[in-house]
Amino acid sequence: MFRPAVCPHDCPSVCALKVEVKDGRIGRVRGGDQPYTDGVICAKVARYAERQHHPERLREPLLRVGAKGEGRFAPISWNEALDRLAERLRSAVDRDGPESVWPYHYAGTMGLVQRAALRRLGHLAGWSRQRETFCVALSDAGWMAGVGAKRGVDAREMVDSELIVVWGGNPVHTQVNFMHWVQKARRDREVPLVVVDPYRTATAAKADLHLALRPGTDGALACAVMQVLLAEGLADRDYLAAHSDFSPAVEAHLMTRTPAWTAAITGLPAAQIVDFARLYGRCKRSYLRVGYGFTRQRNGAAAMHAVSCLPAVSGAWQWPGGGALYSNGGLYGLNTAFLNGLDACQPTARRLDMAQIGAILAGDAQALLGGPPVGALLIQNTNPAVVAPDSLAVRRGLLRDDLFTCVHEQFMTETAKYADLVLPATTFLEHDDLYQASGHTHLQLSRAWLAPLGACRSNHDFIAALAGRLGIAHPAFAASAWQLVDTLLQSSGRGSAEALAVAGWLDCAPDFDEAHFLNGFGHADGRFRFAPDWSAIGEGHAAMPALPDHAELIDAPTPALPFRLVAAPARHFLNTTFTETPGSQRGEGRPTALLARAAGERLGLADGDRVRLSNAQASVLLHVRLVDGQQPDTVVVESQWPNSAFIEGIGINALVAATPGWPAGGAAYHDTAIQVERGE
Ligand SMILES: Nc1nc2c(c(=O)[nH]1)N[C@H]1C(S)=C(S)[C@@H](COP(=O)(O)OP(=O)(O)OC[C@H]3O[C@@H](n4cnc5c(=O)[nH]c(N)nc54)[C@H](O)[C@@H]3O)O[C@H]1N2
Ligand SMILES: Nc1nc2c(c(=O)[nH]1)N[C@H]1C(S)=C(S)[C@@H](COP(=O)(O)OP(=O)(O)OC[C@H]3O[C@@H](n4cnc5c(=O)[nH]c(N)nc54)[C@H](O)[C@@H]3O)O[C@H]1N2
Ligand SMILES: [Mo]
Repeated sequence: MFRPAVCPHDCPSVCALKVEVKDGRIGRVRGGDQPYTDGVICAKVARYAERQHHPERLREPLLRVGAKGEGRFAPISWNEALDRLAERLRSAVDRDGPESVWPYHYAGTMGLVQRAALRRLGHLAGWSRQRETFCVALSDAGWMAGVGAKRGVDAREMVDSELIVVWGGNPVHTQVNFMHWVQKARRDREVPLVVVDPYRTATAAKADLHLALRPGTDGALACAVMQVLLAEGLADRDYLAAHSDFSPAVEAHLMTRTPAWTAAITGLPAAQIVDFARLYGRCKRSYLRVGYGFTRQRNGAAAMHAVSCLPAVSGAWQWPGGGALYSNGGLYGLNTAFLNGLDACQPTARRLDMAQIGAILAGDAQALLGGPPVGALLIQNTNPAVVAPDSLAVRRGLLRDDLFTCVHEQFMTETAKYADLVLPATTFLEHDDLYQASGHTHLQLSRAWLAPLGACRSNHDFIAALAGRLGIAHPAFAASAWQLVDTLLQSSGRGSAEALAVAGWLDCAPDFDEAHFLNGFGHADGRFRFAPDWSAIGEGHAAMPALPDHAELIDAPTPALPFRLVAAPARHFLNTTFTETPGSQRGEGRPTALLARAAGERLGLADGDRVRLSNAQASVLLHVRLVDGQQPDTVVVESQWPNSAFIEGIGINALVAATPGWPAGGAAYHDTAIQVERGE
């Protein structure tokens, strides 16, 4: 029998699923018929039975018996595990105060209830808080600067578009449903597709025009497009006057950002830039899908702001199928205060930058700490030993003898291997939760159709039990996940859990005028901002360009480090999730550096040779493939492979520096100058 469910993983698509459930196991997994998912899901989730019933799933609490990081553990009971955990947390607090505990968490599950439990406990206990800098810190900053609200035009409107532009994202890998709607538009009406990406991704390979710019130069490209629109009468000046702060000063500035100026920065031919600008200007119903990938640069917020100016200059926002989508994360208006324990306390604890976990744990960063050293880490929903920048520093930090680390996981990840205590977690098929989506407009809930495997506990159940051990009370800890879903919906005016279970989903899409910002953008004056107030966005505002521009904040190439590395997401993995499933491992093969053919031949390299990528921070050995369709100084490694999958056990994020982006922090995964040499 097929049961309705929701994919819980960290992805804009948040697909509705139909999961075959029989005798305590799952079989086939298909796309649900919620209108955005429309029956389509990615291959890795269609094979979810491989992950759900994987022989290596964790099933019982494990206590370290070997040396740190050695991976030797012995099973213990939950009672003993909770006692030990509570005791170690208490002793860290007794020694250095509550801020010495770091509840380190991210979005391994996107479920609102299961994500909130640890955050709630941390707030109530006065533990350190976290700056969430892995994913959207840079893109949010740049989008909010101009648009002022985190929502955009429904992707289903693309069936009315005259042109689709995918800028700095690779939806064939990272959100297949979006491509499903692109393909509908193209099949029915041959709508042209433009992709802006440093390499020929699977998405770029489908495009009519691929602009293969140098990484970190999107601000320059966006400015030249605007220059052409303004110079050639393709800007919508009535729209600009009514809906933005556009001024003669903005125009004068943009007129200096010519295609020739941009060509030198981006490496693209000026003629190609002009062709794209004319196409964009002539097609009023242009749909701009703004990715996250291009903002993972130290100048990523500036680049995002410049790109977000395009539909304002062309006036595309006014038309059906026109405008842009970055994220609908701000659409749902759910009242999460109760869930996060903010109804009971106003936390003031320090915020630690999760992307700088290496330096923070290693303790050589008093400025980053601003308080006591971290004595205890409680990690849930994330795998920082692989995904965080400067992964060798993360490893050094996790190896610290006086650090106590507990990891609650579904699998023995590389992070879990460094833990003192490893606790087994349920999957989304074994617990209840509510999901919102950044890539579409639906609220959905998913139920526990299977009993927990072995002794697995959900995030909510584990944290509620821990709160009990620590003597910390809150009504949410006494409720079930299902009751919390219901409370959340009811207190947000979004119906009830029962009603949502019957309906299947709730489409929260606003009406046309609202979605297209015709009632005003998110700022007090309702206008889109070409001249943002960066000081309202981040403490690093002084580094930001006053007007849309290319900001020279990136790790620019030097004679010693002449290449730039893009560590992009792989198709068959989702971050590090699915790196454990055989189907995904087969799909990916092995870690591979994609090098421009000309550059590879100059170095005497052929496909399958070993290549060494290095900078001052680290050196990584892997195999090479020579490719077309990227600049000669661009290197791409699709990841995120476990570190152990690389020839020397050192993964790609060893090369990525943890230096944050501007103006409000954010990890710059694709902003790394490197050297490339033949590997031995
Ligand atoms: N080189 C490079 N590095 C990157 C990126 C990149 O593009 N390139 N992208 C960055 C981005 S955008 C992000 S968001 C991060 C993400 O990095 P992570 O947060 O590490 O990624 P995930 O794989 O989504 O989730 C981590 C873990 O959550 C676990 N998990 C899933 N569900 C549950 C649950 O219900 N309970 C518990 N306890 N655990 C669960 C999974 O088993 C998985 O091991 O990586 C960043 N790192
Ligand atoms: N299969 C799969 N799906 C995923 C993930 C995954 O790891 N694998 N991760 C999930 C997560 S956590 C997130 S946040 C989303 C991300 O989803 P997207 O918005 O699509 O963003 P990314 O996939 O990070 O973008 C990757 C693309 O950005 C390009 N890029 C890098 N630097 C630049 C640049 O300077 N300029 C331009 N124009 N492009 C650049 C890369 O070459 C790559 O093709 O996807 C989610 N879905
Ligand atoms: Mo992400």
